[in-house]
Amino acid sequence: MTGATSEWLRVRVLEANESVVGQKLKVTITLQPANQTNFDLFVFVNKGSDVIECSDLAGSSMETLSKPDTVSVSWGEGSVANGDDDHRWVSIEVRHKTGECDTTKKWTLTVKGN
Ligand SMILES: [Ca+2]
Ligand SMILES: [Ca+2]
Repeated sequence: MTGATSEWLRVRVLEANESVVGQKLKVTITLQPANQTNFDLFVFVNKGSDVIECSDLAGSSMETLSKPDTVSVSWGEGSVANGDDDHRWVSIEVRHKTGECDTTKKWTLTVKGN
């Protein structure tokens, strides 16, 4: 995804592993700002239940000007499967930090599962 202003985004992470051996779900979110811009990254996940979360912060990154911000969050079962779907909504806030909001200077957000 790309954008040029502060923005809220939402991603659905699905558990697709039915093995009896447990595996945590993990999502890594990277925000690459354009040159000479600074946005920060805030990630919200309700690890306990499958609801849309917007206040319980699971991770954040506030690097300085032009540096990429990265947040990794994991949840779900331990070494033994829990026999339940650990699908979750991940709410992502891209927050403008400093400088002007120049619509020609776009940030790029990448979301990667496990
Ligand atoms: Ca930043
Ligand atoms: Ca599970």
